[in-house]
Order: sequence, then C-alpha cells, then structure tokens
Amino acid sequence: DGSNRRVIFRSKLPDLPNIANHIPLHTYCFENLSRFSDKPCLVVGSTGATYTFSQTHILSRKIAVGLSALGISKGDVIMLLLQNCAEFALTFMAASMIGAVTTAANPFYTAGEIFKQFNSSNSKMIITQAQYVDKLRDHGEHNPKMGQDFPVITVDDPPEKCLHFSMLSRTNENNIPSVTIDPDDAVALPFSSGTTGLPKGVILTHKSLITSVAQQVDGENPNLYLKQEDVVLCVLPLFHIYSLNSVLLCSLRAGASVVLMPKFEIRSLLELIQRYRVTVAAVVPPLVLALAKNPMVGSYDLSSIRVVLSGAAPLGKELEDGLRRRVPQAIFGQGYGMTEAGPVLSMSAAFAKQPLPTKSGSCGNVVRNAELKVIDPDTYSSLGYNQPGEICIRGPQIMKGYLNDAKSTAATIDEEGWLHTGDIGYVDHDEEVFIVDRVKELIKFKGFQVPPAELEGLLVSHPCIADAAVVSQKDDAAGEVPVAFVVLLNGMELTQEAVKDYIAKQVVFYKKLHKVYFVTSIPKSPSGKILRKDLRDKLSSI
Ligand code: AYL
Repeated sequence: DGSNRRVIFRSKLPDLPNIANHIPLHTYCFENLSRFSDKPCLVVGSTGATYTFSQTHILSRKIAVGLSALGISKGDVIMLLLQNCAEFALTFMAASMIGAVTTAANPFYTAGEIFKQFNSSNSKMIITQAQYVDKLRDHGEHNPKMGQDFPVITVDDPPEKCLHFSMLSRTNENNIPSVTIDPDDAVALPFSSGTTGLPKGVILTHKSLITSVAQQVDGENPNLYLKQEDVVLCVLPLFHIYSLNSVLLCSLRAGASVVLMPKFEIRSLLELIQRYRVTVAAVVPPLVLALAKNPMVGSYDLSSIRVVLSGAAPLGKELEDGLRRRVPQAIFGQGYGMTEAGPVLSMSAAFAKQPLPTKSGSCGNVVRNAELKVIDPDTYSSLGYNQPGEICIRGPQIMKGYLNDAKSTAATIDEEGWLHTGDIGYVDHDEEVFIVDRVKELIKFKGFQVPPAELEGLLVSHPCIADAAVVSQKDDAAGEVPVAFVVLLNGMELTQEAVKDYIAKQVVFYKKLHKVYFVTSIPKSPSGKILRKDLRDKLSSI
C-alpha cells in the first residue's frame, strides 16, 4: 500500500548548485551592481525622476546612516505607510543595511488597523506621506504618541511634529555603522492572517528572501528570466510581499529597471506602459480584467510587453484568454505565493530562459531548490499526480515563523519543516501546479487579504451583537467579498446598514461588509469552530 510513501514534487528546471543566502539581503541584491551601475534602477512613473543603480545604492547607504542617527539599530522595526515611491525601495534597503526590519502597511488603513500592526511589531518610527499623518495623531489613550514616543517622517512636506525624509538622506554614506547580520535575522515583517485568526507578523529573514529571489531569477536557466534591458512595471503595492519580492527585489538583483506607479488607474497605467516601453508586467486578476476588457486599452501601444505575470488570487480561464488576445506577443503565466512561504511556491516555466510549455490555468511548477507535496487534509498522507489536496512547501525560503506567536507558527510549519498553505490544489503529470480551492478562512478581495476573524472580532464588540461569522461570497469584480452572519442579543434591533457602517468606519475599504444576514445562531463544531462551509452553502441557496 502507498500510505507511507511520500510523493514529493520538484521543479522541472534544475536546482541551483548554490544560493548566496549566507550574506545580507542588500549585499545580495546589489551584488552585480557594477555590471549595470549607470542604468536606470528606479523610475518614478509620474515625474520621470530616475535613480540609477549606483544612485540607488548610495542613497540607500545614506538613509541607513540617517536611520541610525535617529536611533534605529539592529533588530529595530520601522513602519512604512507609503504608496509606491522611490523612498519605499530606498528605505527598505537602508533598513537591511543596518540590520533593521521593515514592516509595511497599507496607507489606506484606518488608524485602528495601523496601530494594531505598529504595536504588535513594536515599530520605532513611521515613514509616510503628509496626507496620512492626521490619522496618526492622538489616536487613543493606549497608543504611543507620534512625535513624542516615535518619530514620523514624511516623504513630502512635513506637517506639524513630523520630520522631512531629506533629513534621513542628507548624511555621509561612509558613516554607515558596521553590524553583523546573521542569515536568520529578520529583514521584512509583512502581516498576514495565514490559515486562521488575526493578522500576524511574518518573519522573513535575509536567508528566506534571498532564497526566494534566487529561486526566481538566478542561475543558468532562471524560472523568471529578467534581462538588464527589461522595464518592470511596479503598480502592485510594495507593502504587499508579491510586489516587494517578485518586482522590486528580483529586478534589483537582475539589473532590470522598475517603473513605480503610486496606485492603479487604468489610463495612467496604459500611458506609463507606452511611455516607458514596459516589458514585464506583474499583475493581479482584477488588473488582468481591466487589461482584457477595458475599451481604452485599444488606443495604447502595449507592444513592448513580453511577460505578464498574474498572482495573489485565482484567475479565471476567460480572463486569461481575454488578456492573451489583447497582448498576443506576451508570454502569460501565473505565480502562486503566500506571504508565509517566502512568498513564491510556484511560477510559470514559460518565463524561464529556456521556457517550457504550460497549460492555461496552471500556476507553474514548484520553484527550484524546494519541495512541494500535496496531502489529504484529513489523513495527512501525501497524494500523487492529479489528486487534489492541501499544498505544503518546504525549503530555506519559507518564513522563520510568526512574530511572538509560537502557537500559530507550530500550527503552520510542522516538525518536518513543511509549511501548510490551506490551499487545495494538485500537480499534473507535467509537474504543473493547479489551485482549485482554499480551505483556510482567508478571504481575498482583489488579491488583498480580508481576515474573517478580524471582522468577527469587531462585530462582537458591538453592544447589540451576540455572535457573528464572516465568510466569502463570489464576486465578479473583486473575486471574493466578505459577508456577515450576525446574531443579535435578545431584544436588540439593528439594521443591515447600521452593521455595515459600524464596520466600514473601522476598516480599510476592501474589508467592508457587502451583506449582513441576521440569524438566530452561528453553526459551530463541538469544539466551537465556526462551520464556514455550512454558511457558504447557505449563501449559495439564498
Ligand atoms: P498572500 N492562484 C490562486 N490563488 C492564489 C494565487 C494564484 N496564482 N496566488 C496566491 N493565491 C492565494 O499571503 C492563495 O490562497 O500572498 C494563497 O494562499 O496575500 C494566498 O493567496 C496568499 O495570499 C508572486 C506571485 C507572491 C504571487 C504572490 C502571492 C502573494 C500573496 C509572489 O510572484
């Protein structure tokens, strides 16, 4: 019988003989700099301002000195609250240089969401834009006070009690303090709810991020072949690990230029692609939708695009076909990632230097120098080709663990080092990974994480609500949207609108509830777990 036999899937591309994951991340990313030092590295799409690779390197070093002058030292966490801009990239690299850690959050977050991450990551400063400063002021008695307990730096005109970013960069780059960085030290701290519960700090080390970037762009036959002539579109937010890793870090390493766009807007996106002759576009399904369906696309020259990478959420076949028709010259493929996995688990081998044929709907093959298995979610036994089960990944790229949360870490990475994704998928006979379902709680609105537990926590804090459960509902535009089942306390009355407003005031736009259903009880297992599948089934019959 095959029950003990373990089926492990590997990349079809040969492993890298070695990965330089013993050095710090910034050293690795800038390692090949001398080959392209005068080439554009960061291009600010809106203004055309350009930083060459050597300017990017020197500015990062200057900012590293500036950060330490403000008291940031090894192991300290700084928070970025920025739309895509050069300062994001520069500060991230600068922090790495002094052994500090960057946690980035969505600048559209409410004060409540920002301070949850700020406090839980024990951040020492915030770097942001003037327009977001107001929500940081005097927020709650229990929160640290800006300007007093922690400095706030703005990349534009500093409002009262804030410092200007230039004070970080007007330094002598040779004064950079010498620090010893261990490969297992944290460098990035994105927040993710993982398979269950509230958002948690995901410890990504120098070693994990280097490994992940190497798995994509290094070697004789890179999985994601980026050339020095490439112009890579950076419209996806750098505060999310997809863009930070697969766009910024991969481009830095490979010597490709990055065109930064602060936020998605179809007309400026198309203009930018045309103006800068973008060759590689990293996108998410809603962006594929815009590119495939928006009539404006026909009026722009998109012939420069040679690669389109979609990831972060499931992509329907019609959309994929639609996009292929719009940019017929481009190689289209998907990447499949999860913040905790470092983040990339698999990527289309159609992007390789020596490309392999791929099938529509596939998420590519498992990255090199890593192992992937598919397990039966109930028995944990590993499954063979074409059998759907929970996808698990193992390798030096995965997170070190959740910050200050050994319990959640142990529930996600087992004793053998396998990270359990909560995604259901299978591997076909060509080693291609297909994602078919998600068993974890997580809801994905346009690729953004919506953790049900967070909304449930807010709901039950309402004085009239006794119990609540939040599940996803399919949506054409967003993929999925959160909807709530709510049990009112005896004798209490609330309208659907009142519940929606109550949540909307406390969360970023994509976590807003789209529907509220009043029920008399929430179905739960004997151990008290919400039976989300029952609720989703109920939804489809409403
Ligand atoms: P998180 N198809 C289907 N579902 C996907 C895909 C995909 N291609 N990619 C991600 N997901 C879902 O932590 C899946 O449920 O990271 C997964 O567990 O915000 C969850 O999203 C993880 O969400 C890349 C390409 C990074 C993709 C990413 C994704 C990072 C999303 C780098 O090159």
